Amino acid sequence: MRLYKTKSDIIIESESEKKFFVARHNDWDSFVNRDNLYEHVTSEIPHSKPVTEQWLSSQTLEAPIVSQEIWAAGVTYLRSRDARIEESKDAGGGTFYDKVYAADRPELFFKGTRHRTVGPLGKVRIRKDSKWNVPEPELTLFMSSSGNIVGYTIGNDMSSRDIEGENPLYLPQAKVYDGCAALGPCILVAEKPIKEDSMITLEIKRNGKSAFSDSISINRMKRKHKELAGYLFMECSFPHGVFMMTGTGLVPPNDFSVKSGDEIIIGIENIGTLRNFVE
Ligand code: DO4
Ligand code: MG
Repeated sequence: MRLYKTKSDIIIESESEKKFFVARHNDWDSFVNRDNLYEHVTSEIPHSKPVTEQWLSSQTLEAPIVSQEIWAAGVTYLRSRDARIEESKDAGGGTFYDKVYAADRPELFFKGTRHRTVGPLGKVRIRKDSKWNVPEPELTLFMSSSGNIVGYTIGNDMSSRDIEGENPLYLPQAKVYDGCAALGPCILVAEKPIKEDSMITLEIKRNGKSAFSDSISINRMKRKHKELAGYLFMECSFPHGVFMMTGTGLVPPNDFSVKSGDEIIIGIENIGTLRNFVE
């Protein structure tokens, strides 16, 4: 099942029936923050108004977030470790990124709130003091306030590689700024954990032509989803639930930076496609 958010409604997609419904309740925070989200959504369908797929495609979808925080895990794929070691070699990156990849404790950082996040077709931003920027296409977990993984979405962890590469203490500035994240197009609410071999794809288009594309399976990630959730919830509470981007395994070559006007297309099997533009 998938949940979409518009300004006024919550839309339920039942994959098994290939049908769409407008939920009778539209308070996002209370609707999604529950351990039995799958059962709850299933039980809401008979009380929801059927709509067509065509109607849904005429609606403006918002990022599926209201009061939740977004956190992110880093250096969870070898490709990210290697790219970071390379970009930060003058700042001693050879040791600290290698160590965090191997350590028991993962790298977790605060990424943002709804205010800094755009939804489908929204414009992500490049900092004006940065020259080297990339999108990071990441499987994003949605966890209820008790720490259970109850859904999945697509996240883009926009990153300023020159700023994080200059000094690791600049990471919050490289990662958190207005328009630094995109989420969507929906929350996949699954009865079972997402398939381990689900593929993530990234395409960046410039002037309508493909400028970069690549893909990776989520089972190439070193850490387990529950392990990341366990560290996040160890000393933090999230009264409305929380999103966690699980890290990138797709990094364009070092001579590539996104530019204003580029289109970023991220797909994850069973969740859908998140399309954004660079402001
Ligand atoms: O350590 C820097 C950030 C890592 C990150 O965002 C990632 O691996 O996805
Ligand atoms: Mg990332």
